[in-house]
Amino acid sequence: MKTDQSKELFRRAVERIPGGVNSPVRAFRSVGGSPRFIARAAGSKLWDVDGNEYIDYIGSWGPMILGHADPRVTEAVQRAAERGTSFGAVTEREVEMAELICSMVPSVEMVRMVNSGTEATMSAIRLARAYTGREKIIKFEGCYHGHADPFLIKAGSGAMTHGTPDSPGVPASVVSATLSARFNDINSVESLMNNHKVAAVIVEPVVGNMGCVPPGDRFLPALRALCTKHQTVLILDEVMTGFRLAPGGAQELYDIRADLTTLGKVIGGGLPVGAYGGKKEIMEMISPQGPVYQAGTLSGNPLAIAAGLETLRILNGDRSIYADLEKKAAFLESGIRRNISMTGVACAYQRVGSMGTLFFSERPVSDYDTAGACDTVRFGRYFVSMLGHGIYGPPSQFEAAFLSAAHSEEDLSATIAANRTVLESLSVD
Ligand code: HOZ
Repeated sequence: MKTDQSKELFRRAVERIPGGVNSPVRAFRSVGGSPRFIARAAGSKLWDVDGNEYIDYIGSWGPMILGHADPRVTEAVQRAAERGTSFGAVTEREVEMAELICSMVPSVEMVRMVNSGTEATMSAIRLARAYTGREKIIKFEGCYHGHADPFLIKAGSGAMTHGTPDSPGVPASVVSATLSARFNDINSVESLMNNHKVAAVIVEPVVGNMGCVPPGDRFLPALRALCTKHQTVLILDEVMTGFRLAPGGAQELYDIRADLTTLGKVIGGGLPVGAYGGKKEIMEMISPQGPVYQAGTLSGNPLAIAAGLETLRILNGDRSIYADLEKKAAFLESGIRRNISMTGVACAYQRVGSMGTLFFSERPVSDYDTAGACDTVRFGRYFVSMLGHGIYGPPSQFEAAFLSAAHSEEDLSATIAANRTVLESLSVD
């Protein structure tokens, strides 16, 4: 596999961009090797600048649920671009987008569009604080809600990958306002709530940012009940799970209603978008209807909304996409599980719908501690070898992999075959 051009670009990149990347996990630091510079993508495939082809399981970390460069989405963006790329004024599509989101996610009665998941979560926290008149929030160890200050405390994703779960630069006053609970441990939440007045609990209903970690059976309903009891705002961060696990996201799958929901990625169809929405009486506090300030020139940007609206309309109009994704993901899972038992490598494969992770761990991963106990060195070897077989997965043990509607049976069979070869090689190490 040729990598000369990627290496040369990375050499130039590190001179002018911190770490050579605009988002840390892309640097491949925790897995070794140097990043592949992507030239183009279509369907389930990526091609790098050296001409190598990969089956992609990142899908831009979730949003490419229809596959890359879906012609219906790219045409919608092209048509929008011809009419102007940004107005800083209201458009009809934003109304259509808000109506569609509210119809697909029943707990969302009003929604505000922003530009990223980080903007959505930090704005939701401000709103919850204003609504309750309280300051403290609870987040879960290993969950990641973007890079705003209140969330960089035992954070998952790239922060966990690079050994900086508590980032320098976050003021002590902010740190003291964020309380950390253990995912899947309702007692840890209850004891915090009994001892503090808490404005909001924010959680990824299915964690994608310490690898794919599902909620235990009663965890989400118990969390809902505790928040109701303490009049605390429950924020479900569905930036990864929204419109992916079901048309109504994880809330639909687990039959739970959030007070506020944060969204991103999928609703931009791959363009930079986020949103937060929820109960009308809370959302009405946002400026200019209420006093809680939040704004943005590029919020509701015509290109991003065009891409997102087209994506959501396709997903809403053809719900067989979800059954098809489940079938493909189950096929991939059974192949990988077969390989694990044949090779005897200490791994645990975890999946919810079309997101999943192969953990290099002897026991299931259910929280930050069990995730942190994974053999990340072995994961790195696995990642690099899979890449050599043309399979592009997440370059971190603590990120989920994503399937799209564009993955074919051939893609999945090739992935299972590569997984078997690589696990066999690791079993003799
Ligand atoms: N940490 C991000 C996903 N959880 C990765 C963002 C990126 O590198 O694009």
